Amino acid sequence: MKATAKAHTNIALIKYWGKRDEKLFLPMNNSLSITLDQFYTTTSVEFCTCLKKDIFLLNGNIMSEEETNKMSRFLDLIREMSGSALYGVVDSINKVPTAAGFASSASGFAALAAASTKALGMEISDDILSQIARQGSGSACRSIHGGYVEWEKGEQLDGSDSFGKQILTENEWDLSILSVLVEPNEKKVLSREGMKRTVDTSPFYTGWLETVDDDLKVAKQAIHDRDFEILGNVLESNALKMHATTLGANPPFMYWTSATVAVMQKVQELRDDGILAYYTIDAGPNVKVLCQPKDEDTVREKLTTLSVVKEIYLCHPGPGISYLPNTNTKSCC
Ligand code: 2P0
Repeated sequence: MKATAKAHTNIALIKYWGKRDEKLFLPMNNSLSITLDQFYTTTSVEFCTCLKKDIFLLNGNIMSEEETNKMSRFLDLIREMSGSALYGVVDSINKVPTAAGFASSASGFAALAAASTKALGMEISDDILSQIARQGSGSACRSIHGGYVEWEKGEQLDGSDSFGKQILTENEWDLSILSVLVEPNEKKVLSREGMKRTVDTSPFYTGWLETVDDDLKVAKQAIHDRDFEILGNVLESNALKMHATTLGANPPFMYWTSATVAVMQKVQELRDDGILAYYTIDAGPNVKVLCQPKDEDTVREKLTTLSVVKEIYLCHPGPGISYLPNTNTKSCC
């Protein structure tokens, strides 16, 4: 009745931007990510007859009713699938610098899905586990696997063909991902709200949908060929297109600040000097810069010269879900 799982967060090279079904978290387009080695969530779940409701601890603190209810709704899914009515204690430790624009929801829901299904003794495939994680937060379905992962949007109304699939393991192609922190404050428009507003109101969203499949094809071929220049060009242009859709929304919004643009320009300068470095940006002002491992020291050094840069975190491709011994929590009764 108790299990512990560890899941790493991921960064999208081809973005998930827009849902076709908000309840089931079904996306409008396929996306592609790299799972990161340094940032992860470890979660223990114990179901027990002694509990009268779910309890949620994050980094040792009991979470608010609102946060607990969100987590409980996700556990309801698992209870429904398993036929169990038991409540659970969820004890999560986050090693994700959320201030650096890394969504802990990807690693958080992937670890929660893995630990809770295991605790209830459910024997499920990674495809099903990914479908379950997806219903906590879309990007979580990619964190089931390590390395390079494609989330296929699927066609079925019930989402049974919408899950993450590994296209390369973390050991098959090493790249450096530098997360450049320029703004530790919370974002004003959460990604969930931002993508919905864009789908509903932005005339540029059709342009996004028209080109994202081609971007994905180019990115997959580049990964297959280990061609970093082609991959870099397409991941950067895909991120720019995602952000362009927000400018056409009603009301319009923008995730970048002047510091974001300063980092983007510095990356362009690096390329002008012959160093292959490319950026991508999620639903916030911080920038992730990708380069080849041989260039990571130079890229870090150049970015550090910018006064707007507060911190740089370095990652490489990391592993998928793993299960750990239940050592970090006491039994609930
Ligand atoms: C991505 N983002 O592909 C895109 C790019 C942000 C920008 O996935 O509503 O937290 O929980 O499914 O997964 C962040 O969105 O959104 C995200 P929900 P999620 O990484």
